[in-house]
Amino acid sequence: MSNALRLFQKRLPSLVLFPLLAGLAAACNEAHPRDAYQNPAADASEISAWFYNTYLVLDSVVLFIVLAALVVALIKFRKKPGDDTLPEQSFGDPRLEIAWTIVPTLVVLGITVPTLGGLFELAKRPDVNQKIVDIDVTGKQWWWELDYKKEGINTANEMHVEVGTQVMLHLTSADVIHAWWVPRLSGKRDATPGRNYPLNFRPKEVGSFDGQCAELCGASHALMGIRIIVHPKDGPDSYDNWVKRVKEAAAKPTTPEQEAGQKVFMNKGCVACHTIVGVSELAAGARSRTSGPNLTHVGSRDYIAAHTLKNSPENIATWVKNPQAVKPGALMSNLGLTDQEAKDVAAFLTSLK
Ligand code: HEC
Ligand SMILES: [Cu+2]
Repeated sequence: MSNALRLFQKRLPSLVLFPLLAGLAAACNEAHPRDAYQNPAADASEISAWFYNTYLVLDSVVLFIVLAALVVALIKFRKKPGDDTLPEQSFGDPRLEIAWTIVPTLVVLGITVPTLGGLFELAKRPDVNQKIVDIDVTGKQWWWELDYKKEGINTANEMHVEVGTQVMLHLTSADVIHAWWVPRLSGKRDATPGRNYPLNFRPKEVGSFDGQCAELCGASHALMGIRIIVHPKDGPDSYDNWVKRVKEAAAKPTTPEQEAGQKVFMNKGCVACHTIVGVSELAAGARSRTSGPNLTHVGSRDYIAAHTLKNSPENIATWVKNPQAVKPGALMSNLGLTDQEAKDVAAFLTSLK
């Protein structure tokens, strides 16, 4: 027996065991925060989940049949002790050849036809007579700019939508190729410079759904997260109320610390890259590749820096003092703030609910 074969035999138990244990561990993890296949929360992810789960069952049947045939052949056609005769030699059997050409072809066709149907279903333009929330999504190293043109809302990283209402994203990029991926709501879609790719979904569940840039896009690719907050239709937390809130200008500072923070923001160069409606507007066309997220309501975000740090005064202070220490290569300047300045500006930004 060759060495390679012997090594393979020795490793076989772990080759089988590790994936099995990993699979079990994943299945036993109750949270499944990003598992589209057991927990789809929108029509688009339900379609992908259906395909995944159906094909998993069909493929398992095929695997089982092939392995069973293999085991039967291994046992039945073993060389018997003392039997030195040559087994019957056969060279090609047209019936078999036809069978193992036709069966896999049927299997592949059986997968292709419904898959194409699913692809068309996912790419279908939503019915224009219904309410549609259109959102322009621009991937930027390493965060997401979100523009609700009709509503006149510009925000970042945390997308707000309404349960049961059709969402149509228009994906593009300001620099390199990114990919939008919030598994429980919809599939993956590239955000490519100079292109505009649609992505449709209709959320079915109220809650927060997390995602991630899914295309290696530079040093902080892994720190380019997404959160989608699905609001109920009615009540104080409704989507309409969010729209009303977020369209208001920024809150005015109410404490001396917040006032000092606003001064830091105005005087230390933050205004070159950040809009705060009512405090600092960027001239139209001034948006450059490095300009940063709109901070008008930054205090109401769950996270800052694209799902990298929980939103808190301490974390904002850590971030503004040295963004690159938090996010390698971050395109926000390190403006050399003192501890006091960082604390003040954090108090000011946190108050912008
Ligand atoms: C050169 C442009 C630039 C300057 C100047 C700048 N920033 Fe930023 N800022 C950015 C970019 C780009 C990001 C996004 C970084 C990322 O998430 O990768 C950002 C992110 C942030 C965030 C996180 C926002 C969020 O929602 O995730 C805060 C808070 C922030 N900046 C505050 C400040 C403050 C305060 C100043 C001034 C002391 C400042 N920035 C100066 C470009 C800039
Ligand atoms: Cu990216």
